Amino acid sequence: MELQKIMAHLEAKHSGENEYLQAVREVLVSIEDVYNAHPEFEKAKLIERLVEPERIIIFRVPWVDDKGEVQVNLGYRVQFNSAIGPYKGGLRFHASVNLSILKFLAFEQTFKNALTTLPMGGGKGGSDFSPRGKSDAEVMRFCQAFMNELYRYIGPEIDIPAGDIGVGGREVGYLFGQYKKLTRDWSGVLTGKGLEFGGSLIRPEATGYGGLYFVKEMLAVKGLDIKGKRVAISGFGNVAWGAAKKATEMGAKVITISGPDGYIYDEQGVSGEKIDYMLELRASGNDICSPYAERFKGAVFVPSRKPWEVKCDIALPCATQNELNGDDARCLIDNGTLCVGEISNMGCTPEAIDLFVEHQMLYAPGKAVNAGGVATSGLEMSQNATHLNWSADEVDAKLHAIMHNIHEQCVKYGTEPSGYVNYVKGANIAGFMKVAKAMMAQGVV
Ligand code: 2IT
Repeated sequence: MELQKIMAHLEAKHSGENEYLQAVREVLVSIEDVYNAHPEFEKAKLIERLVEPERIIIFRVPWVDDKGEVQVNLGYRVQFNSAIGPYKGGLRFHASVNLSILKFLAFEQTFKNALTTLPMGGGKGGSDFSPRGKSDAEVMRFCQAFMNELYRYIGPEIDIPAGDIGVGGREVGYLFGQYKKLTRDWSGVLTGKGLEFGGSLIRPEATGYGGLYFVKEMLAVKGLDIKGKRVAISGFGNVAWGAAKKATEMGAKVITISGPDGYIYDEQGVSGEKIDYMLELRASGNDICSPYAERFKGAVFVPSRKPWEVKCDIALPCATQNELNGDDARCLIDNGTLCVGEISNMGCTPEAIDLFVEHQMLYAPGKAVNAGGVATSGLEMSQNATHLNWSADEVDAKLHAIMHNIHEQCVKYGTEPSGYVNYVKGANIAGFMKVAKAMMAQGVV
């Protein structure tokens, strides 16, 4: 593989799509040696095919706000790779959404889904619609307008969307209702549904829970225990909530959460009713975390800063891409942080990752450590397909087993001669090999 040539070509063809190019480069650097050991991949132009989505759908989403004014947003679905199963991945509703971000997410999703061991291809979609400050009725009308176009391209054996930033249980409910209305088809076409209509127990918690199961295994490799450790979390949405719940349950102390407005430092620990309060904060629709400090005495709100400056043993980015940069990484390293679990997608910049690896820190990339969310979506699909509901314990046990397996795959492909486990390399190679073999077997399609 001529890495520089491939990247130069992609940069010229997709100039300005920085997140997408960043995600592709990270994977290609990791798999270069393995790829070169398989000349048949080169002959089949596997990389050239793998880095381009199979299909991108872009559409207009017109809707009417509460004042009676017409609003127009853009809707997208990136159907990246269907070699190992139907496209699977979330929808993101956020003002920052653009094609580069959704292409990076769908590309990452392809390898993440391969790691789960379940038969799911990679996809992602969303809109530049901002749910911030919108009424419930506006969110419903927007979701219906979005589905009025998307329904043509999805289906339980074609493409199964779910939630991501800005898309939670409420939005999935509205999207599902409109899909059903348009198609008269009651099937598991979205995951993350309500428990009353085909949703799975543990799905809301799954991304955070899975992340902590993985972190626990990483620590165990070094003979460390999570009990009593100080954990810095960013974000306060669904992922941060699940991570805080499980970290606390495991005996760790969560000392930060954050929002676009700054971070909360709570030396007494974000636990008990404070974790429930995160749901209330999210439901307010304001996308700020500062009210936490008014509600809970002893907690401090630090405006316009990130939680990585607080001394912690474990750092868990749970917010969004590139939220932890080189300076933040240096701060964590100086403070003696042991482990970074990137539960957000591509939460760390390439500079931060290089620093972690250089310092031989325990660092796990999103596609491994956050795969519990989509894995449990896969379990929801299984339940829907068999018209059954599994108990919380059953789902949790399966989630646990899947995270254990992903950790093992990372160790298998990522252990360096020094004994250091490079989880980035391990996750990328393991995910890539599965997708590559499936693509090779299916010919040039
Ligand atoms: O990034 C992710 O893996 C998700 N947002 C979850 C996707 C899913 O299909 O459950």
